[in-house]
Amino acid sequence: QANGAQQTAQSSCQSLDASLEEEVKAFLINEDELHTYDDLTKVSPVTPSTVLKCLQARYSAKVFYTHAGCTLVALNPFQPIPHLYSLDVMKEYHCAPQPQEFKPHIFIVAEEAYRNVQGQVEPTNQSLVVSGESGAGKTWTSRCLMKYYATIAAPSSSQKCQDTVERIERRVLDSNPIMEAFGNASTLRNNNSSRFGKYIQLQLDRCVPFMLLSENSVVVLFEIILLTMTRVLLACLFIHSFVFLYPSIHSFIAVCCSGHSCWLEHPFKRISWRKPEWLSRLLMKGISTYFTRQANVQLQLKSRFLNFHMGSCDFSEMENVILPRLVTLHVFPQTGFLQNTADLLGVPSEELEACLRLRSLRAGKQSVVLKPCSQAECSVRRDCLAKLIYAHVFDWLVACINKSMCADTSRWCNFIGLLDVYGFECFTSNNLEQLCINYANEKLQQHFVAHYLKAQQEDYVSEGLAWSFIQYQDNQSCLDLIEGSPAGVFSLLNEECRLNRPSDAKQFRMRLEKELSSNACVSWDKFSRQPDFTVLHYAGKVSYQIEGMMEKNKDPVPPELVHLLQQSQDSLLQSFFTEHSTEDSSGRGPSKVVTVVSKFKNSLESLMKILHSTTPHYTRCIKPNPDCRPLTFKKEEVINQLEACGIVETINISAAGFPIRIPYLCFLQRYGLIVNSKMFHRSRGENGLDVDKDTLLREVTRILNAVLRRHSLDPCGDAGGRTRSSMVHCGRTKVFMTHSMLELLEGQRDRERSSKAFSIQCCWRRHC
Ligand code: AOV
Ligand code: MG
Repeated sequence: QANGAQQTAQSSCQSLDASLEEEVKAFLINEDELHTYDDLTKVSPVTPSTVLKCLQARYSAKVFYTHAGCTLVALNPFQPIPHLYSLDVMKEYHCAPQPQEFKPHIFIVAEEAYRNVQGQVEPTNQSLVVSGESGAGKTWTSRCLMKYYATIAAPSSSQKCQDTVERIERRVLDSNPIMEAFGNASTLRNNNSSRFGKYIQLQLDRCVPFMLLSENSVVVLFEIILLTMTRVLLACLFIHSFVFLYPSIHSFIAVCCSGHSCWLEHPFKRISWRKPEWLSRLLMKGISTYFTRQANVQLQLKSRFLNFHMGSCDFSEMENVILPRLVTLHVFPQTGFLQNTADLLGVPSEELEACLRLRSLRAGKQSVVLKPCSQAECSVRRDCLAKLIYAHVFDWLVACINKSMCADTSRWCNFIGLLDVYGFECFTSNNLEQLCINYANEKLQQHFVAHYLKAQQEDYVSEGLAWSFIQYQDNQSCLDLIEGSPAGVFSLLNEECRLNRPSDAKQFRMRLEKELSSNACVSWDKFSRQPDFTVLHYAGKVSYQIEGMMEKNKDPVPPELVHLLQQSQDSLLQSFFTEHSTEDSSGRGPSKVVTVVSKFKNSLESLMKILHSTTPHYTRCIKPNPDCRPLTFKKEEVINQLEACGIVETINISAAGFPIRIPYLCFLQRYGLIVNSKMFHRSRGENGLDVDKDTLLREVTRILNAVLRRHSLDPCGDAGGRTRSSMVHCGRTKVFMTHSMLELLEGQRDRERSSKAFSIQCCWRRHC
C-alpha cells in the first residue's frame, strides 16, 4: 500500500507544474528570510540544498552559529568578530532564565552544560565535544568555552576568595598558550594546528554549586588523554617539509626569536633571562631566519606569554634544561652539533657520538658487539633521541600544569569535560599518524550519531509520533576495518610487528587485501606506485601509504639512548628516564613491545568510556573555505563538511521520516478549502482563528482523510482520531509529512481552486 502511495504521489508530483512548485516553495521556505532560521532542522523542507542556502545566508549576514537539532554548527569567520565573545555577552547568556531563546551561540552550549552539571535533582557529568576538520575552529571554540567558565565564576564577596578566583582563572586560561606552544604546529591546513588531543575536566564541588573556579569549589584537571605527541606521531610535523624536526613547533619559534626582543628570553616568566651562549651562537648562525617567518603565531604567543605566572609550578628548570635541549638537537648545523648538544644534554660528547653511530648487539650471554650504523640509521637515531626527550618534556609540562591547579581530589564531584582533538586529515601522503587521527574522529562520529539519533527519537516521541520507521547505518564497518580483531588494520599491523622480521610493504599489502577485502570501506589501487590502501571514512576517502607504517608502529628506542640520558648531569632530564627506563633499556631478552596503535587505541577507549558516562553536547566546526580567507563561503567546501560530519546524514534521517512540518493553523489556512472548512474562511479572515487545539486537529484530520481517501489510501485513523499512515503523521502541534503527501495536498488544493473558480464563473454568467 505504501508503494501504491508513493507511485500515486510520484505521478501527481510530475503533474505539478513549475509555477505551482514555485508557489509551494515560497509557502514552505521564504528565501528572503532564510538567514533567520536558527535551527537547520526547522527549515522546511530539510534538504542539503536548503540547509546550505540557510547557512550561506547566515554567514553573509555575519551570523556564525546555527543549531542543527541538538548540535551547534559553528562557521569559522576567519577574522575576529568584535563583541561576539565580550564579557557582556557572556553575562547575558549566563543570567538569562532561558538562554536557549537567545540567538544561537557557543555560550548556550556552555550554559546548558553548566546548569546540567549542577542540576539539583540529578546532576550529571557533561562533555563538550568540539569536532570538525583541521582549521575549522575547534581549539578556538574550546578556548571560548574555557574563557566562559572562567568568567562566569561568580566573584565572591570576600577579597581573598576573589583573588583565588582570579589566580585560578588566569592559570586555566594561561595554560592554553603554553600547551599550544609545545603541542601545536604549523601545517598546510592550519598554521596553529593541534598535534595532540586534550580532554580538560572542570571539576565542580557539590558543596558550592554556584561557584566555579573559586577556592576549593573547582579543580581544573588536565586530562591529556590522546597524546599523539608520542615519538612516532611527532613525525606529523614533517609535513611542512622542513628538514628539521622541531622548527614547526611553536615553542622553538618563541625561543629563537629572542634575539630580537627581551620578552622572549624567557617566555614563561617575567623575570629577565640572561641570553645564554648557545642562543647567541644559534642566532649567529642565521638560524633565526626561518623562525621569523612564523610572525603571526609569534605575536599571538608573545602577548599571552607575557602574563604567565605560575608560582607553584617550577618552571625555572625550563630555562636551564628544557628549552635549550629541545632547540638544539636539530638546529645546530653539522659542525659543532655534537659538542653543543652533548653540553646541553649534560653528557660526554664521545658517548653521545657513540650512541648515535654505534648499535650494540648481544653476542652470546655476556658479550656485546658494537656495530657501526649506516648514515640513514644514524639519522633515525638522532631523531629518536630528539623525540624521546620531547615526549617526556610534554608529559612533564602537563603534569606541572595539573599540579599548579591545586587539585583537592577528595572533594571532586561533578565535572564538565572539554574535548578538543586534532581534526580529520587527508594530505597527499598519509601514514600511521593520519590513520590514528582519522580513527579517533571516526570513533567520535559514531558516538555523535548514536547521540543524535536518540535526540531525534525524543523529538518525535514528544510530538507523539512513532519512531520505528527509521533505518540507519552507522560507521561501524569502517571501525571494524581499523580496529577489528583479528582481522583489522591495527591487529594485522601489530601481528606483523611482532614477527620481528624486516618489514615488506608489498607483502603486507597483500596480507591486508586477503584479510580485509570483504569490508566495503576499503579499496585498493592496483596501479599506485607505492603500496597503499584506501579507507572510505565517514568524512571522505583517504589513501594510506604502507611504506614505513610498520616501523612507525614499532617505534623502537635504542636502549643505548636511554642509558645515555640516564647518565645526564641534569637532574630533570635524568629523572625522565629513571622511571620509565625499565621497558626500553633492560637490554635483557626481547622487551615487550607496546605498539603505537595499541597505545593509541587504549587511550581512545578510556576517553570513550568517559564520554559514554557523560551527557554530551556536540559542536560542529565548519571551515567555510580551504584557504582560511576571512568571510568567504565556498558552497562545495561546506557541503562536503556537512556531509562528512554527519549533518547531511542526520538531515537525511529526518527526510526518511517526515521532512515537511507545518503548524496546524498554517495547514488549515492553505488546505482548508479542500473540505470547504468553515474554519478555513475564518482563519483567513481579519480576526484570525481562536479555537482549541483539539478542534484544530479534528479539522486537519478531516482534510487529510479526504485527500487520502480520494487516492484510495487508507488513512487508518487511530482511536484518538489521529491520522497515521506512511505519508503523514499528526504531532501535537504540527503536521509531519512526506514530500509525496505534500504533492497530493497541493494537487487537491489546485483542483478545488479551479473548480471553485469555474463555479463562480458559472454563477456570474447565470446572474447576467
Ligand atoms: P582547529 O583546532 O579546528 O584545527 P583552530 O581552532 O586552530 O582550528 O582555528 C583555526 C583558525 O581559525 C584560528 O587560528 C583562528 O584564526 C580562526 N578562527 C577559528 N574560529 C574563530 C572564531 N570563532 N572567530 C574568529 N576566528 C576564528 V587542528 O588543531 O588543525 O584540527 O589539528
Ligand atoms: Mg586545534
